Amino acid sequence: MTTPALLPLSGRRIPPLNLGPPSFPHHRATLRLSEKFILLLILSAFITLCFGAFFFLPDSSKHKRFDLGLEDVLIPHVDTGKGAKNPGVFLIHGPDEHRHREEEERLRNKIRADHEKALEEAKEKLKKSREEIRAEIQTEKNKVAQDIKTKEKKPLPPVSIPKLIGISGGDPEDTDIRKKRDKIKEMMKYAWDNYRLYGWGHNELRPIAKKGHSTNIFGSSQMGATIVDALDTLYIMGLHDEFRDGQKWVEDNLDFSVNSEVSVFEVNIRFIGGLLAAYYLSEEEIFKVKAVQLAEKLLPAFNTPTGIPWAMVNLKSGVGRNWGWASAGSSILAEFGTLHMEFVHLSYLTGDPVYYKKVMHIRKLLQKMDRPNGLYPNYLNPRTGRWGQYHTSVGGLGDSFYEYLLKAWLMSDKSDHEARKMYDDAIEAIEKHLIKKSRGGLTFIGEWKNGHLEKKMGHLACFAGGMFALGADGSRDKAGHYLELGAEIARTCHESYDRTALKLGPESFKFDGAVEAVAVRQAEKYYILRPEVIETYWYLWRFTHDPRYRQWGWEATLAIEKYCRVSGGFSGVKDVYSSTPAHDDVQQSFFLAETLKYLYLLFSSDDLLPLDHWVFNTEAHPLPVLHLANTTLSGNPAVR
Ligand code: DMJ
Repeated sequence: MTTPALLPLSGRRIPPLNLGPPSFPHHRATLRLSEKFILLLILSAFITLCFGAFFFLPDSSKHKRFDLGLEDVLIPHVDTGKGAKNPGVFLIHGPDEHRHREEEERLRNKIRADHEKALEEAKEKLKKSREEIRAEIQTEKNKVAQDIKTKEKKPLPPVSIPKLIGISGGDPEDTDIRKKRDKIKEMMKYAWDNYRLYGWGHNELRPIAKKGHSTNIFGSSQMGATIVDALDTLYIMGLHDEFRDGQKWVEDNLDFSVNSEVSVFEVNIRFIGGLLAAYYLSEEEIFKVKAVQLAEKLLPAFNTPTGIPWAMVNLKSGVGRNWGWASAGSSILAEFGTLHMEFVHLSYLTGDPVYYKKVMHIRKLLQKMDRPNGLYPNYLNPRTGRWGQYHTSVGGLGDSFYEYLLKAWLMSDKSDHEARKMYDDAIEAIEKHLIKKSRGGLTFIGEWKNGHLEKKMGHLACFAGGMFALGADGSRDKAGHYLELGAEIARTCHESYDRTALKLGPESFKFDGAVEAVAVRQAEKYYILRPEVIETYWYLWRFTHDPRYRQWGWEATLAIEKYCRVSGGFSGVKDVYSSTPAHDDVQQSFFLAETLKYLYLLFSSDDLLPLDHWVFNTEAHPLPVLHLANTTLSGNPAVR
């Protein structure tokens, strides 16, 4: 052992002691003196240490050791007796004391035995060869994998599926309309076949490079986003072979135990929504099972101080985080506010209220918060529960939150009055502060930024025309007004298409002096096969049967066919004002899920997916209305 006195103190070196014959007596005397001093110092330090240890080390008798199998936990004794003067201080006397000693002795012996056993096992292991150990590990791994599979195959509780009305057919009587509908079906087949050929299993397709494509919203693994998103469109179009092909892929390949960070919102609306819709339409159990497996993987995203979920979650580790660009790490209104429909269906189908509770918690939290001018800001910090920047939008970052308030009411068979009230209040504030008329008489929805209205409307906000029309019935005596407002938004969005060279709409457009419904910045001139304008045409068609909506829908179909069809599918374009457009070489999954589905429905009769029986999620996946008044949340008949 090294003597402490020989160790350097504070980095300063102590010269070695000179033990040789004395040459300078005075110097020797000095040395002896410092020697004594150092020894004295060591002694006093040692005494202090012992003294301190005696008084300050925890008294082991005040701790009880609980063997929990995997780990031992130290829990302080607590006197819970009624007469305890000082709760928290442990006092035992008489026969109790004896019983406790015995108990402690028993525990000590058990710990000793456990340790010995572990040591024995370790010794045994060491005797084994590397190969033997490897084989044992493999067996263990297989067992875990088998357990997971068994769990996955475990049937979910039987739940009666609501009566499904209008899941096929919709053949229009008019020959011209039928031809148009057939054309749209052909476009769907072209998009699907090319994806099947060049991008199968990838999330999306590059239709010019003819290979798979993905973005960070889907994480790093191939989750077949296009397949899952397209299933219900294939089904309603009667493309049954293609549907079965997709189903087979889901059965064999769709795996969520991957180390991949995905967007909670996107995965919810495209995958969970897509799987649930495929389940309801086809009644194939596999889709329900996969939807529930995936939902379980999303749940850790809700582990935040407020219960407002993170934007992204790692499917394997459950670690969540937010986008760096979102107002100092905030969660986004349109993301955490667009889970309700799918999560209520998950609780309905599984009988597990966990999903329902998560979304209701979000709602309750939002209800308690102050809203500047009655508007919901787009950003909310999940750590503090406070709003981020005061930006409000009915387009990107806000859009589907409002949509889901209305649809929560619709899918509850109009019994969720709380959701309807939140929707009505929100829409009133939006109309007051965000909706304006341009000089040329076009109604537009601007964006609120820190008390200032930006006169810019995004393509995404064009969905609101359909939302206003859908919410007209049941509004506070203003049904006519909202239907009219929906029609005005549809007209504005049609203008944004009509004022371009390609007759396709830009990503966003301005209302600034002479500029009306036109994109100004180069970065806003692209069209990525988005559905919102066509979605609005379809809702307006269903509610008014005004032929202009079919006419506008057909204009868009022809433009997509002419400018977006390429040799390996359909692609977005970079500039809708250029008559020779460059392609972005991406076939978005929502093109198959939404754009082509809404077009097909626009040219179908109203008995296909009637709106009083079906509610479309924000990715156009139809989910049936739940008549919860007659059933419990788990889908079984209510006991009265
Ligand atoms: C879709 O994924 C959904 O409609 C979503 O709500 C917003 N936008 C895209 C399509 O544009």
